[in-house]
Amino acid sequence: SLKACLFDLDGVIVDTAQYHYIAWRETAQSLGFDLTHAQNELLKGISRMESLDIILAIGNVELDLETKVQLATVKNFRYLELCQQMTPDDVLPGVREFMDSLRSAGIKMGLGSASKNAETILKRIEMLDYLEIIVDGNRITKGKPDPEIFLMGAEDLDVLPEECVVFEDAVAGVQAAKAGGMKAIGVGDPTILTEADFVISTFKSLDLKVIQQLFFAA
Ligand code: G16
Ligand code: MG
Repeated sequence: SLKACLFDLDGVIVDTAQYHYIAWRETAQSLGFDLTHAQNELLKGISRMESLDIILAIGNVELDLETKVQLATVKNFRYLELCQQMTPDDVLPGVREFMDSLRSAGIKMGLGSASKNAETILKRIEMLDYLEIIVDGNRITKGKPDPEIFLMGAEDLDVLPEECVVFEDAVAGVQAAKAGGMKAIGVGDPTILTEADFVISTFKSLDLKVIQQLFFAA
């Protein structure tokens, strides 16, 4: 039966991708090239340093490690500055209501985010209390699509992978969930999230009963 839900942060609970994009675009522009919106899509769910490597490859720029660390630090500083404009109203539609329904049903909730800023952001949008456990970029050694992040979450919550449903907006995140033996619900475009077991466009009107029936019917 369904015992736990694991949530990605960026693109599932809140749209921080827009701020990542602004900050990374400034990084690219400081190096003399631009970063398009489509290119930014490639960075979803990918760690900070891996994202920088992808951006440098786009601009055909090679840098030493020290410079890369410096650029990533400046980017993160700018990203956090941009995030300060977020409020609890920025929680994506239906998320709070869905989490309330999980809470009432006694289903555990955890976070599985590649971000090292996950707690800071959850506090800003006042969502930290919903999540019993947090697995973030500070804890994992292997990024999505490796299942480590979600397997750690299941273990923290003391449930089996097959008792978990993962909510993800990134292809790499859906792959991580599936590789961990969990059900994956994609949040976004079904033509992109083809490996997900089910895709929703928003949490608005998502009924827990539908998930139970889809994946856990006796
Ligand atoms: C998020 C974003 C990625 C970002 C990563 C690391 O992952 O989707 O674009 O690069 O976190 O973020 P930070 O620089 O804050 O450590 P997720 O897994 O929450 O979608
Ligand atoms: Mg995401």
